[in-house]
Amino acid sequence: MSERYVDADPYPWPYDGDLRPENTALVVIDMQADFCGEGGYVDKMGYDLSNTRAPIGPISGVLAAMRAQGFHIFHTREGHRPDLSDLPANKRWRSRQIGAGIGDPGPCGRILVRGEPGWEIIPELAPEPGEPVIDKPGKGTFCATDFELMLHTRGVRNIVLTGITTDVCVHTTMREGNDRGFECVLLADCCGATDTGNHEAALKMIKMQGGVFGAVSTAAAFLTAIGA
Ligand code: C5J
Repeated sequence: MSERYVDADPYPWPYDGDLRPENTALVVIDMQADFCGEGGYVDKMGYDLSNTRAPIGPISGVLAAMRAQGFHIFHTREGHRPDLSDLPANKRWRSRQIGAGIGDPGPCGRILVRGEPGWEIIPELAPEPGEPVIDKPGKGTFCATDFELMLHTRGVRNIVLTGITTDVCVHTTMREGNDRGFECVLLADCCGATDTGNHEAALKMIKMQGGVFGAVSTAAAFLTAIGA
């Protein structure tokens, strides 16, 4: 095997240099109108959309390059069934406290409900035919989904994490994947949070203890490593 590493912090990633399209998946997390579009969930909560829209350009570049080289590509969407039977009462209650009740009507349809305009992935990052879309009711992509099974059936060992938000759904997915033995890297400029301090803190947490959840890199470093 010829070794290939991404320049990453706190270690060149992946740890053993086994980086190939066959064993590596890009995961684009929750790039939905509800998280980065006008009138969506994040907008209704009053957060600055420029933070969650910042990764759109960098993700587009990585997505195009990884598609061209035949890497595995996954997309995720956070959302609930229209009857809200998979929406925990406390999650709904808390969202209503901040004026963006999940399941309630808004400018982009019912907030975070499957099938509504706000729940759709933004057109700039639309999945291509054959790319699995994982619908998840929670923050982590492994919880209450068939994501882990799909990674195993495809022989994926390495996960490249992108999307929004860095400190919530991306971090939860990274932690879940790391605990299951997957080798994870998060591309910092391909992620965004509702708060820049939280984005930075989330990156710092990953780098503790020699890379407690994996490593942090950038779109440019990743593209260099794969020769794109
Ligand atoms: C949140 C997410 N923040 N995609 N979801 O509720 O990070």
